[in-house]
Amino acid sequence: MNNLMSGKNVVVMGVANERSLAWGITKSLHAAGANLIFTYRKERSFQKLSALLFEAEITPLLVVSCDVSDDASIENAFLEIKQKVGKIHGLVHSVAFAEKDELHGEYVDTSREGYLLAQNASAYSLVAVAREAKKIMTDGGSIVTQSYLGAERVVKNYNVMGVAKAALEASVRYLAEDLGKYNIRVNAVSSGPIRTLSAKGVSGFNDILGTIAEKAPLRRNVDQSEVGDATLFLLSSLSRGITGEVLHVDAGYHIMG
Ligand code: N5H
Repeated sequence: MNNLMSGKNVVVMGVANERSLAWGITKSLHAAGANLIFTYRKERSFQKLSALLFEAEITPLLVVSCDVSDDASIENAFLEIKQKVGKIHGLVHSVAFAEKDELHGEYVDTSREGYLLAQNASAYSLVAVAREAKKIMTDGGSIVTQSYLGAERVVKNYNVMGVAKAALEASVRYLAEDLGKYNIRVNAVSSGPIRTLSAKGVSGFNDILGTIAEKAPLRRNVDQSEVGDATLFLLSSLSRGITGEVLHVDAGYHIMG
């Protein structure tokens, strides 16, 4: 327990189950005394989230529905947050989506529809959400999104998501410039592979984890608690001089040739 976030209102988007990066982030934020607001898209996620919050004895300020690929849904969600909570100090964007069919084989075969869907849900969503969050971050604030090495390098099968994460990381930089004048910082965490719902059904995921354990400087994989603590750092005043950054939480794997 620390008091890094006491009195701070933070919106967390993207808890689907106990393995979600957003759940690791929630635990770190809760331990730091943050007041938490959650958004969900699927009814199933709402039920999971409610059960997790109950078990962890976390009382949220608010839980609202938000489909990040729908502007009206985002506007409604942030209007409700404004009305019920007032201002916010932090936002966690931990959502992404691509069609399963686009996540294997060759990138050259990506369909126009699949490309646009991945960009819409995984990259443009940060821009749309930042625009609404800015309106209620009246004391300044911090926005943190989640990325992956496939944004910078070709990682087998990541394909359309790699290109979406590249757009996401570039958006972090452009948003950091736009929002900096309001003392709002925008950063990303690029975590190593972690077994989440998104990783479900990925063939060869064990091999990917094995490669990291063998080659990363720390000779191991990372977990949700490490992503949670790094995200907490970026949301807290400890990182007040940092914006437009992509912080790798990957046991050092990205430095290896
Ligand atoms: C190189 C890899 C493995 C291959 C690529 C995995 C890409 C995962 C990201 C996307 C977001 C996963 C996704 O959209 C899955 C959906 O098609 C199907 N799943 C769902 O609909 C579930 C139910 C919902 C909850 O999921 C979502 N996203 O809404 C990358 C891995 C080594 C690392 C990794 C897994 C990265 C990442 O971006 O998550």
